Amino acid sequence: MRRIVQFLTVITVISLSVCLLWAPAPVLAGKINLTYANFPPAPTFPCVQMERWKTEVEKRTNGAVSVKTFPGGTLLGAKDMMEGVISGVADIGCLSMAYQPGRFTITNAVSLPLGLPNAKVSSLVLWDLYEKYQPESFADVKVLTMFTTAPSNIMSRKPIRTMADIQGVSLRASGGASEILKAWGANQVGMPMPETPEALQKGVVSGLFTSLEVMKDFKFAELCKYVTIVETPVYAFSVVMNKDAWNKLPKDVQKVFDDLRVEQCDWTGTYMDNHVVESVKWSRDTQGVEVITLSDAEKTAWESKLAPITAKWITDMTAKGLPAARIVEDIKTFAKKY
Ligand code: DTR
Repeated sequence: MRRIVQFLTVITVISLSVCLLWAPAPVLAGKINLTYANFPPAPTFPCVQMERWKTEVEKRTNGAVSVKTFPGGTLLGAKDMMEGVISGVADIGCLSMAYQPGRFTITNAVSLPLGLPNAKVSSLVLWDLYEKYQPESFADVKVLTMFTTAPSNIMSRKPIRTMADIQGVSLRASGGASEILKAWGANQVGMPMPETPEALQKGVVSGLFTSLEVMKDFKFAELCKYVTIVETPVYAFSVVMNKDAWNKLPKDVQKVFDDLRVEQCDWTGTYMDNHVVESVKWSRDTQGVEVITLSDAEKTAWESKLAPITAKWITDMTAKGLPAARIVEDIKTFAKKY
């Protein structure tokens, strides 16, 4: 009899300990498996932020949520991302809003040449903009976070030191950045980032216009031996979740996701800014890349081509019924906050 009592006591103590150990876990429901699609290759920054988010979610839900990531377009490609998430091909997807400029008009306004200084500030500004305007384009999904690249610069096979040098040069860009290239006289070629390495190899384009971390992550520095510093604009991204999948999540898991929204903007912006510095150093030190700074006179000439872009955007979008001037003012005001 004593033996049985002892045995039962031990079992009770073990059970209680297990319960106590699990007590802080926010999720007591069964295992939740989520898929997360991304379009560029695994080492690039949209996928690095995806892995960080996965790690944090799995940690903060004590493993109750498991996220299976699909980098490199293995589940959804760049242009199918939004539809794929809405229809449930993936539970979560990361999309570059520049690839569908007409669809994400308000959030893509951060890609106007407004002098946003770095990825951290512009990611937080983008989030503020989303929160304030709650654009209709996201009505069918749950938004998990947003972020931007660092400001764009020109990467090219031939040096571009003056406005004359860029005339007619085929450079790849998307969204708002395309308008800027056109204003400077380049031959703008649009395509998603994953198609760019082949286009550069084959000579379809002789350079590109985006943030400089790609010099290292896509090894563009092996082909593009020149970088011209212009520091505008940023490209906007969002991470969206299927509405049904979101609604099915327990409240405590939803809270974990919500708590990560702004934190993830900040983390990704900071990672991006640091990674650009690292990439430029690598490009210079190991690939012999020359970083060109425009002369003051050139800078003035290049900048003078940009102001009409924002003015035209305001006119066009006002005509479409958007509070366009207000949006531009908000971007500038939000930026001052950070
Ligand atoms: N929308 C992007 C911006 C971009 C910058 N770096 C990367 C890396 C991987 C994918 C996209 C991007 C562009 O197409 O330029």
